[in-house]
Amino acid sequence: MSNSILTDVATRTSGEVYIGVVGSVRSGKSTFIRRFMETKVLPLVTDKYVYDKIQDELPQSSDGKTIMTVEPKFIPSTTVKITIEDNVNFQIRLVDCVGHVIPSAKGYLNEDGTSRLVQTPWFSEAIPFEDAAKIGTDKVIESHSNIGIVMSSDGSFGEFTRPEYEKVEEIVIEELKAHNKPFVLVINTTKPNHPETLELVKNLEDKYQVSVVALDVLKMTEDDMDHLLKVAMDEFDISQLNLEVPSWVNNLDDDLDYKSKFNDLVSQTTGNFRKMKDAFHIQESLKDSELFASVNITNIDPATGIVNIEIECSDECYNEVVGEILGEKITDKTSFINKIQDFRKAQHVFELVGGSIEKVEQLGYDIAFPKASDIALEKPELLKDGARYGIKIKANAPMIQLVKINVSSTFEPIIGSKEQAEELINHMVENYENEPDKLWNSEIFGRKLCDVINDGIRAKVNAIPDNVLEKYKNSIEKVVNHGRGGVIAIVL
Ligand SMILES: Nc1nc2c(ncn2[C@@H]2O[C@H](COP(=O)(O)OP(=O)(O)OP(=O)(O)O)[C@@H](O)[C@H]2O)c(=O)[nH]1
Ligand SMILES: [Mg+2]
Repeated sequence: MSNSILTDVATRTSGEVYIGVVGSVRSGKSTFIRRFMETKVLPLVTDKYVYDKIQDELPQSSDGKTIMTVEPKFIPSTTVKITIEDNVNFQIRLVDCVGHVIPSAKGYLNEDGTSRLVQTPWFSEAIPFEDAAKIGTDKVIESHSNIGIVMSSDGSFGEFTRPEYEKVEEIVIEELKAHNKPFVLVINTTKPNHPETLELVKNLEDKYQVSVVALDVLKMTEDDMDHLLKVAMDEFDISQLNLEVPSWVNNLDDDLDYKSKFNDLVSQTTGNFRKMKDAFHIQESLKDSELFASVNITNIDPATGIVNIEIECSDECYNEVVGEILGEKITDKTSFINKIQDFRKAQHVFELVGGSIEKVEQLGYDIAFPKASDIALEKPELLKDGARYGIKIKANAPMIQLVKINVSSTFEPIIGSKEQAEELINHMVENYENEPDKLWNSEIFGRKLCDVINDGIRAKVNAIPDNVLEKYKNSIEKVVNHGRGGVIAIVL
């Protein structure tokens, strides 16, 4: 007997395999639990006393229209520790719930037509049968199980029709969906492999968007149970989705087009699909994108909920991303080398002042500190201080000062008549308010306004004589080396 699926279930549920069996009355819930315990659990129980106790506690099932299980039952009543291969230890318990009522069933009403009162572990007084079904289902799914089995039937055995089971099934599925716990709908049938049944299963999967398994519960084999557990495991949420992408993708800045498309696709896909059974949907959704060359699932581990997906990207994608980073499409090796060399020069400047740029933007001023390699050490000298001697070690460091200044430029063309000037100014003001870019790129006397203004600014800056800049530099040097905060008047 293979216990690998049970091992997975035990690992995923942290050693507490609690299965709540809910659904309509007379659908085969007790039969399911009895068979499951006899086939899957009891053979693992080595203690004779415990074995006999569990056997005594197995639920009863009965034929006919009369409801058999009238109060919820935990089987076994006390948790039982089971050890299977690889020293996997777990506790297992199934809960047999009071079924939701099919109106034509018998046993939920007293002779006078009032609701039969039943005992539950949750209230000291007995409560009406229908309440016990509803409250019991909620309590069992919420607090006493980590896997739910909803039992229903196609009406192929017993006294009730498929429409009668279906009405109840709709209510129970709705209730379970509200709990956000993994569950599977089991259609109990005498003909699980009949095309009609397979068709019903497919329709129900579409209708409820949950996993549906057709089983002949009375005759179900260990393989059937393993399959059911496997389907249930697929209903668990993915605990960790590892997308193994090339490391260059991981290192891309989020504002790059490729990375932002990548991030959007991943969050959209993982938002839509979050269960283990969705792993292949995730793969398909990622495969459909042009961002990747191949998308392969390398591992799905039901025991831990970890899914690994390996993604490869094409060289074309890589080249496009490199082009986006460099600011132009790279078509050949020469242009790539030229661009990279430009960047090397820019890198040098960035190393000198890059760290200061942000502060200059904010405060208008900063000093870029030199690299250690740029600090020049002078030859150590002997120092005489009265009768005593010391040494002097001097170093010079080139410091770059960055100052942000506002340079204004004015353009004052003469247009002609008052009307002509007014017409132009109205047009420009409208652009200024609504489409500043349009104004900036508009032409006056055959030249773009932005060029005219830029030329004005450049002319002002170029007009500063070199000797003034030299004096400015010398003055700042004095302030830094000797000034210690003292005020220095600069006379130009
Ligand atoms: N032929 C056939 N009969 C089944 C199957 N499953 C259950 N039955 C019969 O259906 C009847 C009801 O089964 P139970 O297990 O008592 O159903 P239940 O859901 O526990 O019913 P309540 O406790 O009354 O709500 C019993 O006679 C079972 O033998 C099945 O797969 N095939
Ligand atoms: Mg029962």
